[in-house]
Amino acid sequence: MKRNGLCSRHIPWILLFFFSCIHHTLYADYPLFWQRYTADPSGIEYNGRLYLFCSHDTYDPNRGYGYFMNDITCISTDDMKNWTDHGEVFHAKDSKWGAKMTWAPCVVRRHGKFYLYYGDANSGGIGVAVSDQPTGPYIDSQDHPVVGLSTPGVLLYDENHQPIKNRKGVPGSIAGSENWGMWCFDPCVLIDDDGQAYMYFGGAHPDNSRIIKLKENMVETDGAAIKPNTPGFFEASFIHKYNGKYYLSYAGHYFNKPANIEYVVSDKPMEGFGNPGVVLPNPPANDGYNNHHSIFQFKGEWYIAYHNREVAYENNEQDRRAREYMRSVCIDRLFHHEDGTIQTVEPTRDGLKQLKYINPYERNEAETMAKGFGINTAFKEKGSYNRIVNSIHDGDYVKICGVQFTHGGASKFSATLSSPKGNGRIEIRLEGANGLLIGTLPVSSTGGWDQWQTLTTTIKPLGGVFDLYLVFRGEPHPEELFRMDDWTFSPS
Ligand code: FUB
Repeated sequence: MKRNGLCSRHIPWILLFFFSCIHHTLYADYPLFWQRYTADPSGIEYNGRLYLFCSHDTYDPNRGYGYFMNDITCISTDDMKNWTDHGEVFHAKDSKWGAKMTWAPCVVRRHGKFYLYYGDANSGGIGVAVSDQPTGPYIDSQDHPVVGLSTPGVLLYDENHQPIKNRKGVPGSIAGSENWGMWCFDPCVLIDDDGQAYMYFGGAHPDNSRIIKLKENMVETDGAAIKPNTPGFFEASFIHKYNGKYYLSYAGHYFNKPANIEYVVSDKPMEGFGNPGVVLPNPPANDGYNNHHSIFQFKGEWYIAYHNREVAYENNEQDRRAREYMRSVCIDRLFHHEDGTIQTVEPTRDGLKQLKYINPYERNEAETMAKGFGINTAFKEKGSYNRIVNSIHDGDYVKICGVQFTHGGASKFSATLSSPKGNGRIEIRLEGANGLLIGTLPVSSTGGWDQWQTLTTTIKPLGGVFDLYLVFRGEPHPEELFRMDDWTFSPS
């Protein structure tokens, strides 16, 4: 147990902690992002942080539930527990060639730039958007997708040089295959040690997995796509290299639900794949629906990010289609055996260690949290990249995991807030949303949403490492109470 540093004068509170710890165990802190529904996470380590780029599942009021994804959400962490919400870093409207959806991203870094590949199988294929920063904004300024159905090798052709059609007449994989044809989407890009880049993609049928080389400029293909040996392939191609071997993983055997994440391995990036195995079974709280993953290193350890339907469950979504289409991202450790096989991942709810504690005595961004219940985040103002927590209502809260109160604890809590009416307060609690109350900050009017003030209150000092809950209170009506930019404590 990570708690430490409890002083003897706090013994009367230990019982309270005992009960709130039980609460904590029952409501463990996975999945890792609650603000919005997210899926298909693609991980990349950069400058000491892990960035996850995710599809953003939305409900379309005109069309209902479906994979309506108009932008890509980015979150990042440096401790594996508390995640910073960077918001939507790429929008379909910023695709010059006219992508309407942004599905299942993959981000790689080259020549000091970040390349975000995304799919829109209905509008043309796989595009690439570029940014100087991991957190965007990303722009796709090409007037065509990087890979589409007309890219050599994507569709299979018969002896008369006509694209082979499936039984519905859609050019796709083999005649008589499923009804969908080739899904030219779900890109994953690897830059090999010799500098050659490869893209792995495709979907809808075992014959539809593809690999194609990319030129050094990362926006053009080089040669024709080829079809690797990927038994049971359905979608969600991913490639990682470990000890000189190439592991091509994908969502497989979808038609015999529940789909697993499976893999094949080779000594070469484009051929020779064999020795199939299972990376990740269909996870809990997923109802056997689709899954999509990425495998990456962070601070020298291997991880797998994937999705399930846990947040839809926690939000008590009743509609079966909401639970199918409203997904939420998860993360777990991944281990390679000495013989080169992958140890099948056991999905956990709270299986990762926090890599470093939060320092409460420095400025902490409000949008960095282990859990955001009821709230959302937004840019502070137009043209700014500083994000704030908004959409705060009575009973909402943010949880910050593993806050280390040294020097016997803190004496004051401060937060930078804006509120036109001043009709709320922040309860500062430890170890649970109903856990020990150590102080309350009344939120007075700051004069408007664009008027920010740092407000301070005194709190009961308590040394040790705790999960901090900032619980928002106010009149229980639908009006937004206040917004929060950052918070800090002062040592006693
Ligand atoms: O997110 C939309 C689609 O669902 C992805 O492209 C697939 O891999 C599946 O996760």
